[in-house]
Amino acid sequence: MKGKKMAGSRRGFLKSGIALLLGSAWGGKFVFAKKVQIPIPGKHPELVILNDRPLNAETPAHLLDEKITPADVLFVRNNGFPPEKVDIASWTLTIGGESARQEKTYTLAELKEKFSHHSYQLTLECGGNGRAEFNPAAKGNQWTTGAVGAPLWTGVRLKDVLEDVGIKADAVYIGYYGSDSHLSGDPDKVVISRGVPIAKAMEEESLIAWAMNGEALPRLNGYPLRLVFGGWPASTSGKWLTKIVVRNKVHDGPKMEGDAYRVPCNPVAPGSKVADEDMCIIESMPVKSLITYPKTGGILKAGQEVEIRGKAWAGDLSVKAVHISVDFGANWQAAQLSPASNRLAWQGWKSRIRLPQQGYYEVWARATDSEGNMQPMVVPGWNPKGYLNNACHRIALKVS
Ligand SMILES: Nc1nc2c(c(=O)[nH]1)N[C@H]1C(S)=C(S)[C@@H](COP(=O)(O)O)O[C@H]1N2
Ligand SMILES: [Mo]
Repeated sequence: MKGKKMAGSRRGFLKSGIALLLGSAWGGKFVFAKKVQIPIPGKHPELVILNDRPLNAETPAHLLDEKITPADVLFVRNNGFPPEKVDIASWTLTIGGESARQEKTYTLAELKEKFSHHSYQLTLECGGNGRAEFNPAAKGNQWTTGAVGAPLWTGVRLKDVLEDVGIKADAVYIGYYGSDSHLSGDPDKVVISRGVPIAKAMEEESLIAWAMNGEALPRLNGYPLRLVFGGWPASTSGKWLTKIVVRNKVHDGPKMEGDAYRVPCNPVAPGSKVADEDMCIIESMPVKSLITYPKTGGILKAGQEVEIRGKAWAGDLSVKAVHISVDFGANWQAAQLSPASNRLAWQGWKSRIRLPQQGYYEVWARATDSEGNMQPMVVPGWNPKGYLNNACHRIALKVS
């Protein structure tokens, strides 16, 4: 990331981006350079910026320890530039498409007035979370573990709005459009337009949301309106939502086709080239977990008992067990697992460990979904774009 690029940024808020701090100690004898990250407005200063044009930032695991992910902690994944100015008085959402009975436009006020409000805690995870671990490396944001969170979302059911408009019997998919702008600067280019099959769109928890944790959505997370589909790749959860189309075929907007948000329909050897027609759209995300306490790198005393805590989620399914290991998977102990606050919300888990002698340890966590699928301990299923890495999360602890 070069300073020059930054200065020309359209985004005022990240103008200084990542500054290079040059320090000298004791009369200039030692000179060191250190990357200093300028915090993202409205976001926790410990979020790790992976890219600033467009902005992409992930959440360190220890910040996800709370049951409900705070708004300032939720990751940011932008494919383009968020709208500069949002006037909520004039913001509208239009429903149309060849399988809608009519085209209908709602103001924000009308949406809020006309339909009943619902709140759900929904897990949002980028399909590329964990990409950094694939070998050969996959291009794209090198997410480690932090492109996930589970805030409480409030809005109206997508289903209620679609029923108000009326959908034809041949409807198979919905697609979204948002008001962010393309990196090329071309106002006619759509940044991303994805969607979900009608069955997912019609689920009770599928929301058109305006609030996160009881407050307006953060600017970077889709203010003033977005879709939220818990358990599916977060790329389906369109931000800065202005239009939904009801389609009589699989939606074909930008980033629905080719290798975007798709994986080989049949497993392939690492590094393979895969033809477009052999790639399948990612739907429900696989079972996964995080260790959110203690923070990796912690130092304990020999014989000291510590609590280990984390989160686990499983796409459209629920999590039925979490096990932890402190000996590289040789032995596993069951953690205490909490129920989800609602369907499609992650679940908290905790356990206690005592590490007998001094040295280096790793704590591994492994979740099992309601159908018995477990997280693998190594990176699974290489695919060209590095999606769906649900390998076990590991933290390091030292006993002094
Ligand atoms: N309009 C619009 N919606 C979007 C995106 C985008 O770039 N533009 N990115 C998608 C992707 S790839 C992800 S992972 C999620 C990220 O949501 P968040 O930034 O609120 O965490 O938004 C999705 N919705
Ligand atoms: Mo994503």
